[in-house]
Amino acid sequence: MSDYDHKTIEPKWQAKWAKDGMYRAEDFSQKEKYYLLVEFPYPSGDGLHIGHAFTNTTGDILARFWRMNGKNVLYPMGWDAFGLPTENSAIKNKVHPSILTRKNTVHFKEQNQSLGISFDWSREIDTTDPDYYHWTQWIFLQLYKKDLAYKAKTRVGWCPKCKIILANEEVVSGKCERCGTEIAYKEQEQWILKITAYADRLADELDLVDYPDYVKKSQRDWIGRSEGMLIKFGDIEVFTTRPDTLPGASFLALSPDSSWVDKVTTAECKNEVKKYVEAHGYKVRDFEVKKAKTGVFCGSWVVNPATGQKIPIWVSDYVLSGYGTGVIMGVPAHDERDLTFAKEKNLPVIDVEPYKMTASDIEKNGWGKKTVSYHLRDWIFSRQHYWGEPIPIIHCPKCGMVPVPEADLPVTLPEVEKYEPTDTGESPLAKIDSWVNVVCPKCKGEAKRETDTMPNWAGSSWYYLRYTDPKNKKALADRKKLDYWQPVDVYIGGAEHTTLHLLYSRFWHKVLNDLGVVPGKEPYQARRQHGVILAEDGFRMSKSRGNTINPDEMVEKFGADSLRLYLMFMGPFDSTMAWNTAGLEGMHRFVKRLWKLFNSSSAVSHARAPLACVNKETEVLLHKTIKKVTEDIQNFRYNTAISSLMILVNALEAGSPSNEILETLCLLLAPFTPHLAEEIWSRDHTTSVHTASWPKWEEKYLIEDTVTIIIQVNGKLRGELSLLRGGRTDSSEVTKLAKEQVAKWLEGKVIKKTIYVPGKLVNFVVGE
Ligand code: ANZ
Ligand code: ZN
Repeated sequence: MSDYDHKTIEPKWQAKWAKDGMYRAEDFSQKEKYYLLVEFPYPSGDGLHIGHAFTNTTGDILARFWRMNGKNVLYPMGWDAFGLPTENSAIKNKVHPSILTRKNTVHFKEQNQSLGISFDWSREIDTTDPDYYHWTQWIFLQLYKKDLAYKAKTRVGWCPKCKIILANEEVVSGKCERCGTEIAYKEQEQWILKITAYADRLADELDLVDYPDYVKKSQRDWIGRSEGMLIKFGDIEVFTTRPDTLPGASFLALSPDSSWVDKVTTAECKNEVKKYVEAHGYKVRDFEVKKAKTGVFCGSWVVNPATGQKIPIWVSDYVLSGYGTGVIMGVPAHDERDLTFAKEKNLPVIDVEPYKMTASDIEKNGWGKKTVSYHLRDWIFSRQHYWGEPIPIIHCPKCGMVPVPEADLPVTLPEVEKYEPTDTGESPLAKIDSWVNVVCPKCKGEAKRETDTMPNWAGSSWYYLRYTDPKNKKALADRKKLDYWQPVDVYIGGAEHTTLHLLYSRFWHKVLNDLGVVPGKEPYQARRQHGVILAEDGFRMSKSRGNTINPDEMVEKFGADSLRLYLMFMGPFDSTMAWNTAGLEGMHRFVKRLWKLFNSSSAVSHARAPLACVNKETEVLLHKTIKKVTEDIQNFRYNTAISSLMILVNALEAGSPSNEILETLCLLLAPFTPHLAEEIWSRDHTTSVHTASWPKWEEKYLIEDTVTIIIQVNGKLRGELSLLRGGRTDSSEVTKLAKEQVAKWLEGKVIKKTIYVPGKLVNFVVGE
């Protein structure tokens, strides 16, 4: 017998599965639908990352499991292909980004196939395909028509290296999320999506879905709904969540960007304030929370309405420009940052009895009114880059902004010579006159196209809808198909998308639902977040550290089944795990043992075990394993499912398992090692193991509380019976079962007497 030869067996089945369209999901099937989604990757030139292999395998096990359990599974894959790395590589290599994208996606697809991932490739999508971004643009137009997309001058984060405007979320502690360069700021007209209009629903409707608690909490914190009051100090309003502390307010502080700064600064203080604002103003964004250390006095005062005391107005960079009103009342006795500031600037600390003054007292006196504030900001939606979806708007000198008529979609990207972003921050599209100059759809006069493109969050905000009907030319998807498949039953992805992609796509879904285009308030019924695989050295894998693991090499050397088992065995699904090639080698040996077990056993005849208890034990273990693996898969406990399979395999190796037991083992292995299982199964079956029924356990084997009854023939031990305690122990039942167990010792004999000691022993006294 030869070893498991993954190099021939695995590609053989992969080709057969592809040819048979084995994993195609069927629209409107009578079977119960199960829509399983894993985040689609950005197809970079580096190929599939080991992390993708991990995630796609977790989904694949679930997909195969549910198919075997009779569900109509949709497990699709596609490409989130707009974005900077491809654009940068296009610039460097002087190749069109669409050609690079195609090359990369073909490679990614092959890699997924070589891992035996059962994606339904007939539904493959690519966000850069004009047939796809047609509908991304269409959704933008719906947002525009509902006043959820607007253009406004804002101060934006700007990466001098990537030459790209950054959304708040793309700035990580003052640095560009992509390249780590310290960001600068500039004023620019931007397209903005009014996600704040959905803030309440995005927070409240989390109650409708099954997400990990920490995901719900992060989203709610990110939205940051805060109930408080707007309180007036003269004309200046502040936002506070502690109106009860109003009597203790001993100063006001303005954000350096506040429009109040110029109005309240006196002539004497003008120079000082100007200097301070210049040094600090442009740096104050929601991105960073500053220590309450620096600030300047404006020279003027306001009256605290509750006390009648005059309090000074300061400017400080610990007050954010984008939150509340950009002005705070400083209550050093009750707020730590105010206290730091007061100490620094020698401002009075006035102690007050908390909660003595109420919101209604304040309202009654006309000092302020209740309000709700959100930390969530509107979503800056334009980029000045080539490789993105053109925003389908036309600027007409007469009519103003005119949406591109839906019949004229998609607005495709023009062929250009240069994709380089410009130093002025204008999109490279602005330089292409033949594309920019158009006729106004309204007045037919000369007009110009919008040259901004969408951020790469756009295409991923609705892709789960397109999989239900990927080739539809008339709509983003047929409503009946959406009704059949939606919502996604489980969405598997990474923690880095908790507050960005996940929130954005929930927002778009709600808008589309309000428009009657899609069913359901929520796109994803459940969310599960996978862990992270670190390199062997315990650091994050990165090209610069040279510690990355190439899945292709691992498949080549050890085979897909070994790699899949190893990935799933590394640790709990959502944990941080370190790669260990020795561990993979160990798993490879386990796969070889599986192969040997299946091969050697079919050669031996299945003689009855001498003592019935051996069979009974194996059977109990088998049923325990079925139960454990079944429950573990559904709960994303792949590692413990594999451990229990290993325990079963150890036991089977020690005995001589029946064909029936080996078949059950083969079925249990099918989601984990789909190639090996298929090869073994194909020897006795004409249909695929992946269309067979998942084994069921029988509860009767799992009740541990059994009584062992010794069976003797003429006083000699000939067998054992395991009976349930409190079960059938009347003498006629027991002696009947006992007779079957020791049948061969009774053959041709006459039972002269049967002695039964209840719960202990049966002795057959026999003669010729
Ligand atoms: C007085 C006060 C007294 C406050 C006290 C807190 C405690 P959340 O919960 O995050 O909504 N604040 C308001 N606008 C701000 C801005 N633009 N930049 C920085 N801080 C700002 O926080 C609301 C509280 O944050 C508000 O309530 C205000 O300080 C501060 F014992 O007002 B409080
Ligand atoms: Zn016009």
